[in-house]
Amino acid sequence: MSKIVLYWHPMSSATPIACALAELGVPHERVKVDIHAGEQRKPAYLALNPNGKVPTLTVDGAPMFEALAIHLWLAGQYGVERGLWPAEGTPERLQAMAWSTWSYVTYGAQLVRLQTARDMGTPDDPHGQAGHKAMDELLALLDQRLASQPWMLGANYSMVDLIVGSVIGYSAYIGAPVQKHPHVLAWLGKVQARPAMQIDA
Ligand SMILES: N[C@@H](CCC(=O)N[C@@H](CS)C(=O)NCC(=O)O)C(=O)O
Repeated sequence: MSKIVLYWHPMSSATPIACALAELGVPHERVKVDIHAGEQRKPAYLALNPNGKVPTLTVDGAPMFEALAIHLWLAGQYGVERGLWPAEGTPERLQAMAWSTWSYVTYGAQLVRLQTARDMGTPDDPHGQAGHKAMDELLALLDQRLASQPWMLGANYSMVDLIVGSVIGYSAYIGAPVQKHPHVLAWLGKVQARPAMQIDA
Protein backbone atom coordinates (compact mmCIF):
# COMPACT_ATOMS: atom_id res chain seq x y z
CA MET A 1 0.00 0.00 0.00
CA SER A 2 1.20 3.55 -0.72
CA LYS A 3 2.56 5.70 2.09
CA ILE A 4 -0.03 8.40 2.70
CA VAL A 5 0.66 11.58 4.68
CA LEU A 6 -2.02 14.18 5.49
CA TYR A 7 -0.90 17.73 6.26
CA TRP A 8 -3.66 19.22 8.34
CA HIS A 9 -4.82 21.76 10.91
CA PRO A 10 -7.62 20.97 13.40
CA MET A 11 -11.14 22.14 12.48
CA SER A 12 -10.20 23.23 8.97
CA SER A 13 -10.73 22.21 5.35
CA ALA A 14 -8.46 19.27 6.19
CA THR A 15 -10.95 17.85 8.70
CA PRO A 16 -13.25 16.17 6.12
CA ILE A 17 -10.16 14.55 4.59
CA ALA A 18 -9.16 13.11 7.98
CA CYS A 19 -12.74 11.78 8.28
CA ALA A 20 -12.57 10.27 4.77
CA LEU A 21 -9.31 8.49 5.63
CA ALA A 22 -10.96 7.12 8.78
CA GLU A 23 -14.11 6.02 6.92
CA LEU A 24 -12.00 4.25 4.30
CA GLY A 25 -9.67 2.78 6.94
CA VAL A 26 -6.56 3.99 5.11
CA PRO A 27 -3.39 3.84 7.25
CA HIS A 28 -1.65 7.20 7.13
CA GLU A 29 0.52 9.68 9.00
CA ARG A 30 -0.63 13.13 9.97
CA VAL A 31 1.58 16.21 10.01
CA LYS A 32 0.11 19.25 11.74
CA VAL A 33 0.57 22.57 9.92
CA ASP A 34 -0.08 25.44 12.33
CA ILE A 35 -1.88 27.88 10.04
CA HIS A 36 -2.20 30.40 12.88
CA ALA A 37 1.60 30.49 13.16
CA GLY A 38 2.02 30.85 9.36
CA GLU A 39 3.61 27.42 8.80
CA GLN A 40 1.62 27.07 5.56
CA ARG A 41 3.72 29.86 4.02
CA LYS A 42 7.12 28.28 4.72
CA PRO A 43 9.05 27.33 1.57
CA ALA A 44 9.13 23.61 2.45
CA TYR A 45 5.33 23.54 2.68
CA LEU A 46 4.81 25.74 -0.40
CA ALA A 47 6.87 23.21 -2.34
CA LEU A 48 4.11 20.68 -1.57
CA ASN A 49 1.18 23.06 -1.86
CA PRO A 50 1.84 26.30 -3.77
CA ASN A 51 -1.60 27.49 -2.65
CA GLY A 52 -0.30 27.67 0.94
CA LYS A 53 -3.36 26.06 2.52
CA VAL A 54 -4.39 22.83 4.22
CA PRO A 55 -5.09 20.08 3.31
CA THR A 56 -2.21 18.56 1.39
CA LEU A 57 -1.90 14.81 0.83
CA THR A 58 1.28 13.09 -0.23
CA VAL A 59 1.25 9.66 -1.86
CA ASP A 60 4.65 8.00 -1.67
CA GLY A 61 6.05 11.53 -1.38
CA ALA A 62 4.13 12.97 -4.36
CA PRO A 63 1.91 15.89 -3.28
CA MET A 64 -1.63 16.84 -4.17
CA PHE A 65 -3.73 19.72 -2.89
CA GLU A 66 -7.38 20.95 -2.98
CA ALA A 67 -9.76 19.04 -0.73
CA LEU A 68 -12.17 18.01 -3.49
CA ALA A 69 -9.37 16.55 -5.61
CA ILE A 70 -8.08 14.64 -2.58
CA HIS A 71 -11.57 13.32 -1.76
CA LEU A 72 -12.11 12.09 -5.32
CA TRP A 73 -8.68 10.48 -5.46
CA LEU A 74 -9.11 8.70 -2.11
CA ALA A 75 -12.61 7.52 -2.99
CA GLY A 76 -11.51 6.17 -6.37
CA GLN A 77 -8.39 4.54 -4.97
CA TYR A 78 -9.80 2.92 -1.82
CA GLY A 79 -13.60 3.27 -1.92
CA VAL A 80 -14.59 0.86 -4.69
CA GLU A 81 -13.25 -2.29 -3.03
CA ARG A 82 -14.86 -1.25 0.27
CA GLY A 83 -18.28 -0.70 -1.34
CA LEU A 84 -18.12 3.02 -0.55
CA TRP A 85 -17.66 4.41 -4.08
CA PRO A 86 -19.18 3.24 -7.36
CA ALA A 87 -17.06 1.39 -9.88
CA GLU A 88 -15.77 3.23 -12.93
CA GLY A 89 -18.08 2.95 -15.93
CA THR A 90 -21.30 2.85 -13.87
CA PRO A 91 -24.05 5.52 -13.91
CA GLU A 92 -23.57 5.80 -10.13
CA ARG A 93 -19.95 6.89 -10.63
CA LEU A 94 -21.20 9.77 -12.79
CA GLN A 95 -23.62 10.83 -10.06
CA ALA A 96 -20.90 10.52 -7.42
CA MET A 97 -18.61 12.88 -9.37
CA ALA A 98 -21.45 15.30 -10.14
CA TRP A 99 -22.81 15.67 -6.58
CA SER A 100 -19.38 15.83 -4.96
CA THR A 101 -18.38 18.64 -7.31
CA TRP A 102 -21.76 20.33 -6.87
CA SER A 103 -21.18 20.52 -3.12
CA TYR A 104 -17.64 21.91 -3.20
CA VAL A 105 -17.99 24.15 -6.28
CA THR A 106 -21.61 25.23 -6.84
CA TYR A 107 -22.82 25.19 -3.24
CA GLY A 108 -19.34 26.15 -2.02
CA ALA A 109 -19.38 29.38 -4.05
CA GLN A 110 -22.51 30.53 -2.21
CA LEU A 111 -21.06 29.37 1.10
CA VAL A 112 -18.07 31.66 0.52
CA ARG A 113 -20.39 34.64 -0.04
CA LEU A 114 -22.11 34.00 3.29
CA GLN A 115 -18.82 33.30 5.06
CA THR A 116 -17.28 36.55 3.74
CA ALA A 117 -20.24 38.63 4.85
CA ARG A 118 -20.13 36.92 8.25
CA ASP A 119 -16.37 37.46 8.61
CA MET A 120 -16.91 41.16 7.92
CA GLY A 121 -19.56 41.25 10.65
CA THR A 122 -22.32 42.00 8.12
CA PRO A 123 -24.13 38.67 7.49
CA ASP A 124 -27.29 40.53 6.53
CA ASP A 125 -25.71 42.79 3.90
CA PRO A 126 -26.94 42.28 0.28
CA HIS A 127 -24.04 39.92 -0.45
CA GLY A 128 -24.74 37.74 2.59
CA GLN A 129 -28.47 37.77 1.86
CA ALA A 130 -27.92 36.75 -1.77
CA GLY A 131 -25.67 33.88 -0.66
CA HIS A 132 -28.27 32.80 1.90
CA LYS A 133 -31.05 32.81 -0.72
CA ALA A 134 -28.95 30.91 -3.27
CA MET A 135 -28.06 28.29 -0.66
CA ASP A 136 -31.73 27.91 0.22
CA GLU A 137 -32.50 27.16 -3.44
CA LEU A 138 -29.64 24.68 -3.72
CA LEU A 139 -30.69 22.99 -0.47
CA ALA A 140 -34.17 22.55 -1.98
CA LEU A 141 -32.57 20.55 -4.83
CA LEU A 142 -30.78 18.36 -2.35
CA ASP A 143 -33.92 17.95 -0.26
CA GLN A 144 -35.80 16.75 -3.33
CA ARG A 145 -33.17 14.07 -3.97
CA LEU A 146 -33.12 12.93 -0.35
CA ALA A 147 -36.92 12.80 -0.19
CA SER A 148 -36.93 9.72 -2.41
CA GLN A 149 -33.82 7.88 -1.15
CA PRO A 150 -31.99 7.65 2.19
CA TRP A 151 -28.49 8.36 0.89
CA MET A 152 -26.98 10.44 -1.91
CA LEU A 153 -26.58 7.47 -4.27
CA GLY A 154 -29.66 5.52 -3.24
CA ALA A 155 -30.07 2.73 -0.70
CA ASN A 156 -26.55 2.71 0.76
CA TYR A 157 -24.18 5.14 2.45
CA SER A 158 -21.17 6.14 0.30
CA MET A 159 -18.29 8.60 0.28
CA VAL A 160 -20.61 11.02 -1.55
CA ASP A 161 -22.55 11.35 1.70
CA LEU A 162 -19.37 12.16 3.58
CA ILE A 163 -18.19 14.66 0.94
CA VAL A 164 -21.52 16.47 0.44
CA GLY A 165 -22.35 16.16 4.15
CA SER A 166 -19.11 17.85 5.18
CA VAL A 167 -19.89 20.93 3.09
CA ILE A 168 -23.57 21.09 4.10
CA GLY A 169 -22.64 20.55 7.76
CA TYR A 170 -20.17 23.42 7.71
CA SER A 171 -22.69 25.66 5.97
CA ALA A 172 -25.27 24.93 8.69
CA TYR A 173 -22.65 25.94 11.26
CA ILE A 174 -22.20 29.35 9.60
CA GLY A 175 -25.92 29.98 9.25
CA ALA A 176 -27.18 28.39 6.00
CA PRO A 177 -30.91 27.57 6.21
CA VAL A 178 -30.43 23.80 6.43
CA GLN A 179 -33.13 23.41 9.09
CA LYS A 180 -35.77 24.54 6.54
CA HIS A 181 -35.14 21.35 4.54
CA PRO A 182 -36.34 18.33 6.55
CA HIS A 183 -34.85 15.55 4.42
CA VAL A 184 -31.46 17.27 4.31
CA LEU A 185 -31.59 17.80 8.07
CA ALA A 186 -32.43 14.14 8.81
CA TRP A 187 -29.77 12.86 6.37
CA LEU A 188 -27.14 15.24 7.80
CA GLY A 189 -27.82 13.88 11.29
CA LYS A 190 -27.12 10.34 10.04
CA VAL A 191 -23.97 11.40 8.20
CA GLN A 192 -22.63 13.25 11.24
CA ALA A 193 -23.34 10.25 13.50
CA ARG A 194 -20.91 8.00 11.58
CA PRO A 195 -17.98 6.88 13.78
CA ALA A 196 -15.52 8.30 11.21
CA MET A 197 -16.99 11.78 11.74
CA GLN A 198 -16.22 11.66 15.49
CA ILE A 199 -12.43 11.56 15.10
CA ASP A 200 -10.29 14.22 16.68
CA ALA A 201 -9.41 16.37 13.66
N1 LIG B 1 -10.12 25.14 -1.63
C1 LIG B 1 -8.98 25.06 -0.72
C2 LIG B 1 -9.38 25.70 0.60
C3 LIG B 1 -8.37 25.43 1.68
C4 LIG B 1 -8.45 26.45 2.80
O1 LIG B 1 -9.09 27.53 2.70
N2 LIG B 1 -7.75 26.12 3.91
C5 LIG B 1 -7.63 27.06 5.00
C6 LIG B 1 -8.03 26.39 6.32
S1 LIG B 1 -9.78 26.04 6.32
C7 LIG B 1 -6.17 27.46 5.13
O2 LIG B 1 -5.28 26.64 4.97
N3 LIG B 1 -5.92 28.73 5.43
C8 LIG B 1 -4.61 29.23 5.64
C9 LIG B 1 -4.34 30.47 4.86
O3 LIG B 1 -5.23 30.90 4.07
O4 LIG B 1 -3.29 31.05 5.02
C10 LIG B 1 -8.56 23.61 -0.52
O5 LIG B 1 -9.41 22.72 -0.46
O6 LIG B 1 -7.35 23.37 -0.46
